[in-house]
Amino acid sequence: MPLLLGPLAATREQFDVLLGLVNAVADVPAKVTFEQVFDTRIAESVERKSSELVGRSGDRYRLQVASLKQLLFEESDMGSNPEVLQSRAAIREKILGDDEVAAYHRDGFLVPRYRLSAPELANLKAICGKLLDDHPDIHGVPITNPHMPYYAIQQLKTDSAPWLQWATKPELLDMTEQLVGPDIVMFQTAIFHKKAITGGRAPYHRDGKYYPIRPLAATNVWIAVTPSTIENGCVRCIPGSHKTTDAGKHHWTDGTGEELFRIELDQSEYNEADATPIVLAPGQMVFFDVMTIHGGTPNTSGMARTGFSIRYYPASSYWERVVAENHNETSSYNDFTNRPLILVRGTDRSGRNDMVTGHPAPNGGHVIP
Ligand SMILES: O=C(O)CCC(=O)C(=O)O
Repeated sequence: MPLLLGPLAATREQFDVLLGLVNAVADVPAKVTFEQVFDTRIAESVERKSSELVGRSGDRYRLQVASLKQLLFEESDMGSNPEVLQSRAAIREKILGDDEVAAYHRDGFLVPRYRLSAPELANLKAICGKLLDDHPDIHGVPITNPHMPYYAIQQLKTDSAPWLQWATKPELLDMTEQLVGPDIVMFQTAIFHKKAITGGRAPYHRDGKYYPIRPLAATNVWIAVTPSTIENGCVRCIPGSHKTTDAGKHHWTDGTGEELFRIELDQSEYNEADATPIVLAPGQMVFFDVMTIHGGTPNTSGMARTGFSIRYYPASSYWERVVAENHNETSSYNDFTNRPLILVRGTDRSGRNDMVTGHPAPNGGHVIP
């Protein structure tokens, strides 16, 4: 059995992916004991996934098994273990420069210098393309939570594994850590697709209007899968608009236009002319704050526009499921009450995040309290 942990701990990439997997693939509570690992389905799932990863990033980093054990499987607080803290600090490379972090906090959004490699982009393109091809019935709205197909209201026909690998990609988590801190909960993945010629506008809004995260804090990384241009309706962000605690008055659009979703910030709350178009080449990405006003024009070009977004919040905050009940009406493809949360890095600092609801139930379906 130590065989399981040995290879798993061999690289930084595996270490980070494992954190996500332990919380996501197992039909057991997020925190399991070390012994449980060996007699539940989690061992199989994790081992299967890890064998796909072994060797991918060489042997740059070897976390001590004892530290990994504590970090993943025991109840103790990782933050109190200096050995683990040192190990983690040693493996973190700072991807974002100080100038980039400062720009993010100043403007509420950032296009980092970092971008995906060609093979990574090819992988993302392939899985997004397949998802879109497999769901011709879903159009005009985001395809939400492909990493949790059993849960997603849209009944997606997909395998969660590749999406989870993206959502726990170490470089994305490293940058997220620089923006929101070391303890990170992942709460949503989505594909935002604007068809050529008919792709609808994205009404301007603040995500903070509807996410039941308390205290409210989160970041969204939106990765360009295709070119994202003025013509095909790139995301637009209003600089500095995140510097408020009031999400502003929103209303429902009448749904008669081609729109990516129906919630919209009242026009008295912003000036569209202030928005910066975020033009991205495939493989580039934009991070934006949960309070940043963003939206975009329709796609009038002959080229489709696709983005893959992943949302994270600092685990010093928590997901307020009671409030979430009042937020479900925001869309038909979102269920905020039972939204599965995945601790993808660090520890649940707030101690109030429910990482069980929405995850797979032992007898099928997903856990509903
Ligand atoms: O893809 C778009 O154009 C809009 C994206 C968006 O609204 C979001 O990621 O919250």
